[in-house]
Amino acid sequence: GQIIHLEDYRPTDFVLERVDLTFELDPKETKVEARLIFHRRGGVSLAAPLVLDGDELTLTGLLLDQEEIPTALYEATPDTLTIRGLPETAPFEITVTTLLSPETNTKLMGLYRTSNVYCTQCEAEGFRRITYFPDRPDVLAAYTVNIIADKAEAPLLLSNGNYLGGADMGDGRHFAAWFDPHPKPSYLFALVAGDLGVVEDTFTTASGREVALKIYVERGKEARAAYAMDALKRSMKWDEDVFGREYDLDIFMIVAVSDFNMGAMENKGLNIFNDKYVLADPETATDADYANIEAIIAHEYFHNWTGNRITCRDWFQLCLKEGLTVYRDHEFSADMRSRAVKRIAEVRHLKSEQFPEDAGPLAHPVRPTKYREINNFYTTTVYEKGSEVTRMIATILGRDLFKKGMDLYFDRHDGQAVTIEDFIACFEDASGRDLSQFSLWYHQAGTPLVSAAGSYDLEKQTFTLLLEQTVPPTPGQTAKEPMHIPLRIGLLLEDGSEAKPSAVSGADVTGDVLHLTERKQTVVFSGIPSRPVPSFNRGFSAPINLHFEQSAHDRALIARHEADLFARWQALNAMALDNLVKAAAQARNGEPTACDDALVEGLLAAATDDRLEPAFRAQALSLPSEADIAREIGSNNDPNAIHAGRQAILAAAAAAAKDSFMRLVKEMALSGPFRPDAESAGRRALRNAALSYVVYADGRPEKAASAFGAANNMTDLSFALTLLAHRFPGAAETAAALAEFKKRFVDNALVIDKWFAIQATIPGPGTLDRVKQLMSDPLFNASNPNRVRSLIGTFAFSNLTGFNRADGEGYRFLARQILEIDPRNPQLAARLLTSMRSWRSLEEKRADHARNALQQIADAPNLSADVSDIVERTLK
Ligand code: HT7
Ligand code: ZN
Repeated sequence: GQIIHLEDYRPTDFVLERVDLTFELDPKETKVEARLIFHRRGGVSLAAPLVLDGDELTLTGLLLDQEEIPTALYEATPDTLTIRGLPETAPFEITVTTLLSPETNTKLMGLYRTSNVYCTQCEAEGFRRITYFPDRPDVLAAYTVNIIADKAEAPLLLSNGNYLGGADMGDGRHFAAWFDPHPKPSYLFALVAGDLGVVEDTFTTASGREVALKIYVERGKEARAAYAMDALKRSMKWDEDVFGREYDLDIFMIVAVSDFNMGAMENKGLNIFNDKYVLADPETATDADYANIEAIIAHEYFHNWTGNRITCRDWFQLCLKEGLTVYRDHEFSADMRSRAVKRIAEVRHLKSEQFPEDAGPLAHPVRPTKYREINNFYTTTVYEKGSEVTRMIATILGRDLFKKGMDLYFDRHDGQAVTIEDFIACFEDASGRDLSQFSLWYHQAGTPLVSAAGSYDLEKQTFTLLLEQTVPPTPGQTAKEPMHIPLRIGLLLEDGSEAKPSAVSGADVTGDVLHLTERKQTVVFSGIPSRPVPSFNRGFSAPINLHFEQSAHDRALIARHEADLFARWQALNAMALDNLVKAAAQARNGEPTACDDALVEGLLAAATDDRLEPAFRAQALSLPSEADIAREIGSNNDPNAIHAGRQAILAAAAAAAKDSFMRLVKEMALSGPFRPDAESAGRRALRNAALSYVVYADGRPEKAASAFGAANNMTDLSFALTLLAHRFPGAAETAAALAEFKKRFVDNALVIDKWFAIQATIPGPGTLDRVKQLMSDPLFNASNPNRVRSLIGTFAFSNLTGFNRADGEGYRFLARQILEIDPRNPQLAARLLTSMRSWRSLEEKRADHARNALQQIADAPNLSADVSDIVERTLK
């Protein structure tokens, strides 16, 4: 595929006025008739042809104003339709007929079948797999959709907008018509047809309109959609209360399907979801599943304004809708649950997914300037870093001006397809601030590094901070400009109180926000009565790496006394990370590992402090992952040493405080029926975190086995099973629990995904053979993306010691799977391959094996654009 450049953006030559689609559904031969009304844009030459996009299409009819177009005037290939000789100024109607085979569409883009249901996925460029069309987000039109289908096979016929009507056709078929009055780009088109169960409710908007809410799921699973419905109603209310945004159609529908490439899709009025993010009940869903459902239901709903009403001019602007909508769903979850705990989870996720992307060969700016395959840019940089950039705007402007800027954005751009520059201009205009330096966050890739050094002058009562920022080079960007970094900071005194400086010089300061804007800044805080302990990046106000030499004593002080709970966790986590990095080095050198007393004290102090909510205390107990440690070490990584060091620290901490952990397990027990609310989830999380230390101290499987036997919900059950499998993979108790779990949930695909994932993450070189064996289990299904991700994806992304086997067999295994999956589902294959993005940070032998496996993929014939794009950039 060729490279698309942002600078080449031009508006279309023809303006699309209306779209009228008729589908005659059939599994093998679906007929699509698209009637498109266009006019030539003013000033466009008469010689300019109409060029429409296609992808693997078969054209069976083509009319201009209902007359056949002579073959000399058009040219059709599977991926373009070019028509010449069109009117100069008058509007004209093109009728395109195409023939599709939904049943054999394994890419899950365009119109496909999943469990006998017809369904579509059009973002980013799937609509062109349905009909020839100007398939780009700046082409907006109102759509009418007529669906004709066999009545028995598809009693339910859905599309975007409001229902117009339908009728029986008398020949075993029926039809339905839908009209969406809101001009939309083709990527938001959706159609669903089949036989599904439904859960119904209503929502009355702030202005008093009643909206019908419907969630469609596989028949028999209706009860499991109740939580999703509740999350939807809360999302609708929250968007009215916090962003002043009301829903704008008579009906809002969600359809859950089991074969889906991503999490969900925000099609106008008809969201389509991976059923993993809709279905939940206590027996089958974990607390994390409930939290994900709430967040993703909210995310897709929030897109109605940030994405649908105001959309992207081109795909380079993807973060305009995704970064902003992630920010909105993060804020929603923070309001629904504990803000501090939510922030910790967000930062953990950002650091474990986005930071490695930004530090590796696939690094790109939040707003890229070129791409080969747009599917590969639905990245954690666009989504999560994009959200952090939005959050920084809110931090810099403050709540009121941020709100004013958002209101201006909605007012000014409703109904338009716009750019990041348009978005930033709204905040500049609303606040009067110049955000030009800040906008580098959209354009410069790489995680900035801020190095800090402090000195205290008792005589002058001043504390001086020397702050230096650098942005590392990334592919295609070697030299970087200094950024505007809003760094929230606190200065703690030895008694835990916060110093209030009488003056600050060397940086603009608003509240506790220090505005770093230069490569080097010397900031002097006056009126500081004694040596302060600086607490940097409160609330993770900027997505940066921060280097500051800090003693365990000072970190412990922050962990105990910071007013900002996030900063407490951050201090404890940094203390643990220091210890774990040291332990990895000791393990690698064959030296005994040492667990610092300060760490055990810090962990226990946080875990047992009952003034703090249990969910926070659980986060405090959960040590940095092996991937976190590898990232901190940075290069020449040996996963086995990292694993061994971490195990040793866990065991030592567990042994040092076993009684306290046992007490916690008892204290946090819950009685009564299961409730998925944040408080109960927090108690379960703390209880399980403590239980894992008890099991580590014990060294025997009995306690985990009895927790497995006693569990009355999926959170506890899957946690106990994970403990057994990971800690005692060869034990009889583990084999029995795995067998029982499988037998009990054999009919529930989402739970069986967990069964595969738990086994895929068993540490050690032997797991590869287990994964291979599991691939021949009758329950493994290579064409279901959730199942492939749960086994192969989890193994490659989350099993450091198993995947990075010293002999390189893990990489060769992944390469074979990628080549196998690619022809069927390139998006899925390309995403799995991104698990190799950090290969250069491995020790030499493993890195060699990884390079060879990547090369083996690169050399294979007929690679998809998706996979060849990723493999080439990863190797570069
Ligand atoms: N906007 C959607 C992103 C998306 C997608 C979803 C399903 C399948 C393929 C897809 N390509 C892109 C989801 C979202 O961010 O809300
Ligand atoms: Zn989104």
